[in-house]
Amino acid sequence: MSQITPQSALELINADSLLSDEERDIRDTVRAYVESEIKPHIATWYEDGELPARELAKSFGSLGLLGMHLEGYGCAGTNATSYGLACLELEAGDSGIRSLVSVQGSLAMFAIWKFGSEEQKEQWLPGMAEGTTIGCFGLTETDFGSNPSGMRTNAKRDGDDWVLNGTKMWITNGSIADVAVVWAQTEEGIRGFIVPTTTKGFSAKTIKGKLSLRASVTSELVLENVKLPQDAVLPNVVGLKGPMSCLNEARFGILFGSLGAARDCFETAREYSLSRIQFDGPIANFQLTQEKLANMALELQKGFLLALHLGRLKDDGKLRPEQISLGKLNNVRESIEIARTSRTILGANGITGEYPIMRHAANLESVLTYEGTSEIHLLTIGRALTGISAFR
Ligand code: TGC
Ligand code: FAD
Repeated sequence: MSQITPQSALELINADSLLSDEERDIRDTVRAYVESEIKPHIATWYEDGELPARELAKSFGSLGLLGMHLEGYGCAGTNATSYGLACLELEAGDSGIRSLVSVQGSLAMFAIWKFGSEEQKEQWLPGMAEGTTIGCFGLTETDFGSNPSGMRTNAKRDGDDWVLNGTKMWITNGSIADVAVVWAQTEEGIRGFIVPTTTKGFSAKTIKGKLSLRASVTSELVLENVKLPQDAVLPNVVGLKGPMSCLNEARFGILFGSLGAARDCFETAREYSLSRIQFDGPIANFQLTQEKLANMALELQKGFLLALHLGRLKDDGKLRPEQISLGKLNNVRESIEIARTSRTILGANGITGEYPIMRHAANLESVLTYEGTSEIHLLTIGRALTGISAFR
């Protein structure tokens, strides 16, 4: 029997054959960038809880990764599957790095691209695509996480202006952003506002002491009588479906992305198992180790096939929110399991920062919670199956 020596679980099913030349090229470019520019530094950034986000954003802009599946305004205009593959490679570096790109492209840029006026798009999107302008997306509040419909941040008309008051919590890129897309209650319902972060009354404070997603800036936004002109409002949407539509985009990136973190854990564990000697041989000799590797490879491949299927549906314009929930729920859940199992293969070494596994495992806890917790996605699937909403 011929010996197969796959370096990656995905090579077992020859996943490459399912991608177009362009998709493979994009994937390979991002993978090479992550290997040379992210992996050598990420452990230090993580330990320090600091990263050169502005420089990274510019590099991502040059690579065409910011708002990459959007058309026009300096965006690359790739298909959605390519965006997913890029997220996977970025998250093989670190979930925080993928977060930077997700929030910029899928949340802040997408909100403006989808619901903004022509003038708003012309003003903001080219700089955001270049990475010279950083955006954040303020939906969550301290008392309204899973239930954003209850948000207290409000916007009131004052003559021709708007006045915003409230606080937003857990906002990725908040204190490094040049522009914040802020969702607020108005007389007509929830609306989105484009808030330049230099506006009087706006402030952002970095949240310290995180033990997960340390290579990512997370902040509290405070809006105190922030006065904005009439044209700061996103004109083309009213209601929760505005922010939820943006979440569909970012959740799609995560359902690919999380598999990158899992793949990096798996590859680290596979390699380690071949070199670590116990009982006079490599621990890969043990059937129990092989069972772990085989099960992880299986879940990685199933997760990838699911992601790719959902990517193809999205590219055909047929992807539904409950399908995104299914993908995000499954792939993040399985990725956490893969990280935990990989950690066991490394024994004590698995808990150190010398290897990436514990960092990925800690990051994936945030990934399981943000962009809809696993419970919220279970309930979304439950609602699709029964027609009954069990959120309340
Ligand atoms: P519900 O009554 O279900 O819906 C209200 C309106 O919203 C519409 N809608 C959607 N539209 C598009 N896509 C979706 N996925 C949608 N889900 C709901 C819906 O059709 C309705 O529209 P209309 O016109 O009829 O009014 O709303 P609900 O209040 O019962 O809420 C339930 C639920 C589950 C939808 C929602 O609250 C939820 O998903 N909660 C989770 C919140 C969340 O995911 N927050 C994420 C914040 S951003 C973030 O985490 C960034 S992390 C970034 C990173 O670093 O990567
Ligand atoms: P809660 O909503 O309080 O949930 C607590 C628990 O209760 C969870 O297990 C939840 O599933 C469960 N629960 C809640 N409701 C139900 C229900 N109906 N049925 C069953 N169980 C339920 N938000 C932004 O707007 N922008 C960002 O950029 C952003 N970045 C983030 C970055 C990080 C690192 C983190 C950790 C969060 C970020 N978030 C951001 C916030 C994130 O979206 C919220 O944390 C998430 O939506 C959950 O809200 P919560 O933390 O308030 O938990």
